[in-house]
Amino acid sequence: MATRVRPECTGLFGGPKSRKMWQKQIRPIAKKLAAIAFAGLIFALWHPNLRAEEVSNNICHRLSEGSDVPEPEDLRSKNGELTVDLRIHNNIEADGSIRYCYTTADGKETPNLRLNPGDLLILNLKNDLTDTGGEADTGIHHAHTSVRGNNDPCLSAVMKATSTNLHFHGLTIPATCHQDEVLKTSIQPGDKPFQYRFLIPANEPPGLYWYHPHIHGFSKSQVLGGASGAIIVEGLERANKEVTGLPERVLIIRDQDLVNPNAPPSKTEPVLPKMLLDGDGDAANNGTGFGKPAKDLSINFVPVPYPNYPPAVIRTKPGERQLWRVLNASAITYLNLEIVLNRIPQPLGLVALDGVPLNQNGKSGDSINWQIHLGVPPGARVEFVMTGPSLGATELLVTRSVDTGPGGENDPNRAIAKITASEDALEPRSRFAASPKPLPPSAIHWLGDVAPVLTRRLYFSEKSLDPDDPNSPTEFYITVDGQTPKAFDPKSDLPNIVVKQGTVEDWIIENRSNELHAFHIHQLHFMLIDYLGRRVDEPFLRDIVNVPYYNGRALEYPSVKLRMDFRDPNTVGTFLYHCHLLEHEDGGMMGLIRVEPAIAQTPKP
Ligand SMILES: [Cu+2]
Repeated sequence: MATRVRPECTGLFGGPKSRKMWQKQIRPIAKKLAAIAFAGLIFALWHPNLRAEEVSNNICHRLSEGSDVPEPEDLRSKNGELTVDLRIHNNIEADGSIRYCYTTADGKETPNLRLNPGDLLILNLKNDLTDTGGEADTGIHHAHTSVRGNNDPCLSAVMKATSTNLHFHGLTIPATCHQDEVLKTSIQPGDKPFQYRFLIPANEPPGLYWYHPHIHGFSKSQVLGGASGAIIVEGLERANKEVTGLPERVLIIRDQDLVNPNAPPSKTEPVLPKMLLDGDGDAANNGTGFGKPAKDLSINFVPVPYPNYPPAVIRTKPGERQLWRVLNASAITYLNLEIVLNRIPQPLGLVALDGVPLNQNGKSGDSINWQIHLGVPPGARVEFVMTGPSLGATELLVTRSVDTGPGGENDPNRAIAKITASEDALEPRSRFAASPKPLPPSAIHWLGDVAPVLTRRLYFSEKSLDPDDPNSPTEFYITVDGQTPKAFDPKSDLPNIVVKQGTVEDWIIENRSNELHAFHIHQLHFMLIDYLGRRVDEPFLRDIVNVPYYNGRALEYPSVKLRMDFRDPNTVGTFLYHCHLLEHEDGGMMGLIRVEPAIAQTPKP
């Protein structure tokens, strides 16, 4: 996030008057302050406990607009294990926005965690969050301390702005404490480092996954501030020969509060009707593809702010094929990615979606899917083959506008990065093996070939708490048909859905609201069977899917039909499904599912 110069600062050393004032009044004070700061620094360097806090105040660096897109640091497992110490920090910027980030013991910011299937991850998380005062979080009304009054981070369930935890998005690992439990697990500042410790399943599909906090009521503020990082399960080239030998690049697109919220639109844009704000103060969808976005975007922490969208820079060798692994780590922004050359969309060869190779169904012919644009809801990942421009040409990575519906936010057309070619461009750090040993075929039946034991219907809906007041807060619901719509209650342990491990179910998810939502479930992937009533039978899997908005006129609500896979024993437990627009999730659009063991344990005779 670029720091704006405050108007009151710009003239500090400008005129004779201020220079005189500096000499007479301010210099002695400044000298004293410098002496105090120096003494403080010596004390901090000497005092180990203070040192971490001092350092944390200047952490979460962001690059300037138009910078080269850096690669996140890579931490790779060795001998089947990756141990990492992460600290989560926040700091307030001059414009009042709050940045979040993770750092390693040696100062690497928000690293990629790279592991092989079967590897052990040990992640020690220290909470260095500070109270930022501005508790304008959407979910503050949810804040509560556990009635159990328990100080055990596994059970505390504290939901405060300074609480944190981690969700390992997409991995089929158990929803138990120290693994992927987010309902009760809550780490406070002052707690000792909290250990996450789990095996990447040996059968986890190779691809892009991610980590982010999941404290109910505060997920949006932490993720919007930048608390997110990539997990790469290695071996995509073993699953999909389309990528063998290619260099690969991890690109994390995040959203953030507008850097220039009061700027008029760029002169190159069409003149638009008056801009409206939604109940959260974000620019509402104006249906034109232009105008002020609800949030700015950044790519690997290079901001690309409204209104001029100065693109970040990606350099490739001329005409080089690369595999791009793109994570939409936005809190609320949908992407629709496209690479254009002279305004002409270039082919993007999709090879994996949400961490799963396209040929996961084990049948031939589905390993690459050529598209000219790729929709990426918040939380989703796309991995695609692209070709860099020839020498002298420039391509542009853009997001096309996404129609989020009359109740949704504005996600306009905008540039993200320009791609330029030069012979001396640095190669990405990672490259796939040229002739890898192919992965053995999946040991389980393809999900599309398994009969569901039943079909459930769920629906997204919204309710303004005071319909007469346009600025009244909205409650967000995801409801199992037949139950009463109710915002997620973190104090309740009662599941909305109970299923048996070993089974497969079909879920129809409807959208009865006038904005787009993105359905996500923890611990498992699903298969998209129908989209808007049309059979698609996708030969691959997802963990997030868009459910288009209701226009108020159609005879049926828009819906998707998903085949939900509860066969993996790691799905046993209680976990969440929700909309991955985090202000909807924080606002209650979340439900609880319990997966019971397949066979009751019978004592041996
Ligand atoms: Cu939503």
